[in-house]
Amino acid sequence: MSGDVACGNRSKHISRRSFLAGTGSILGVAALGSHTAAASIGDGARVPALVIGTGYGGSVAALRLAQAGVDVHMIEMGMAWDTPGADGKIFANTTSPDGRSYWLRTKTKQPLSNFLGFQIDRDIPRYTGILDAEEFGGITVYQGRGVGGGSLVNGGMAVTPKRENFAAILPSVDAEEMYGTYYPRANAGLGVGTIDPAWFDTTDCYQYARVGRKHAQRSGFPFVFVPTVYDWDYMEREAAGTVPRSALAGEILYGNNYGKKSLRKTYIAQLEATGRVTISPLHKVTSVAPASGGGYTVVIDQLNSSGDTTATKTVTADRVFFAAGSVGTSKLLVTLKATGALPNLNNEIGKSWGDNGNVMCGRANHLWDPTGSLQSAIPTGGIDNWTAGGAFAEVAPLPTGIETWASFYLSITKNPNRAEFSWNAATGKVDLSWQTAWKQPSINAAKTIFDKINAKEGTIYRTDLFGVYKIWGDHLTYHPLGGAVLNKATDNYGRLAGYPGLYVIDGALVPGNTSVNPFVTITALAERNIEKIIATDL
Ligand code: FAE
Repeated sequence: MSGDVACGNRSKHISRRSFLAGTGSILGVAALGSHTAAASIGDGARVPALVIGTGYGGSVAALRLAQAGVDVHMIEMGMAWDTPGADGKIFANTTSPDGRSYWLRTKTKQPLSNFLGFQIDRDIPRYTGILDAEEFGGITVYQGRGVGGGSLVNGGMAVTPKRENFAAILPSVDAEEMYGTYYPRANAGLGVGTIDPAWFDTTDCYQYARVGRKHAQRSGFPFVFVPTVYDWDYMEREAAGTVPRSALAGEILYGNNYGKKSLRKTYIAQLEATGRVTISPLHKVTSVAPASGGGYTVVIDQLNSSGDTTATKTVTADRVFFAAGSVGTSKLLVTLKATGALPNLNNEIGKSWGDNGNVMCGRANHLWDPTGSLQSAIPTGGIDNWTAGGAFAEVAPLPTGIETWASFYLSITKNPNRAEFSWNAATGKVDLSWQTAWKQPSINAAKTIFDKINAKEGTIYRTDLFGVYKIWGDHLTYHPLGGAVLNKATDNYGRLAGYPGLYVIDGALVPGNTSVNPFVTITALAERNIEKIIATDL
């Protein structure tokens, strides 16, 4: 299979045929195309370094360890996403979701649930799809599933926070080092670039953002260009009609088939090239505990594309890096502490979780202010009112293919509320204490921008996007952060208290807010921490 993501030959492989035969979901596979990869860690294997998750933190850790000569095995619960489905595309389009679109759901759960009075969610086949809308009591947390983690589904906005805000984001980290070394390293590794302002000013596909800029500036707010990981040359060719469309075909939430530089094209391509990293997709870590002979015993469920466990494997790792994302890492650590596998983890585990202050809203524009039927799915501008009002608002697309006369925004706000993950022995699951009402500070912050713009423009909020007569999308986050915070649950480099050889290296380290979109900060922090760990622990 072309998509064999095994790059070393150190673990046992199984053939694709036998793997699929064991999935028990041949019908679903035939309909959707196969995205399973043949790489599969062997039961009883011993590995020097095991990385749980293949998002930003995990990819940085695996690449740098491999470059330092360490053999690494990455375990990823989602699929490989390297093989086209029956429609010839790896990823489904935003406007026509199918089984590929959601992680084990029978109905879509779109962030915008309604449009002009209609519910837009639809039935889909249950499948190990790419976007997980994970529901806790007071919030739905959206996350990417598959090799590449959140980079598969995110908007690609690659923002380095303003230096003046850094001390509030990661108080125990030297800003000098971050801005001098690790942010530049992360930006280079991720392939971050900025739109050509002249093209922005003329292309149809950013009319919506120009309307957003005009309204922001007329109300006295600074509009800033936001760097992204999209290939801007490719997007210009999409607009010119010389290459297949991707951002201009509305591809974003369920994967992007061409122009976005997901981790697959950057860090993961590099770590594959080392020949020292093996990735096992559709494998989910369920336990980590000290092994009697040293190192750690890791228990892993192999999944089929229906989400059933087809095999359970036990491997031993000298070192384990938790990179399962803020929610995934927190859930694992809270469970392992509570159930006695890692009882000496400290009491900071599960704490200081935040939603990066995410809140969404739409504004209804006048008929003379159309936002355009062609909208690039990659946002590239924002309204910065962080210092005065505690809000940074992305001017986001509504890539429906029709004129909507709507301006749509995802705001990142200074929300002080922090939630805690806890083990629920009755359900055998991990709960999160976030309450929907805790979004009120975010709404208030976003209103510092949009109440003013509405007053100036004589416009109103849209009330049809998140339900019936509901203005605020206050039910979700795209940016989960915290749960195993740096210098609290771990030391100042991500070493877990109480367990030498166990590390956290993802968004769980960041205490709840980054003032901007988070993945550049997660990547830069991982670069900083892994450099120290390689220098001192190996
Ligand atoms: P993440 O990328 O989530 O990777 C964790 C990986 O671990 C995933 O692949 C999981 O499937 C896997 N995993 C979890 N549990 C297990 C387990 N038990 N065993 C094996 N594997 C497991 O973590 N951020 C920006 O900066 N700019 C944006 O424009 C942006 N847009 C976004 C849009 C959407 C719709 C979403 C959902 C997120 C967006 N984000 C954005 C957030 C960003 O993607 C997120 O902060 C990072 O992906 C988090 O990186 P981590 O390495 O922490």
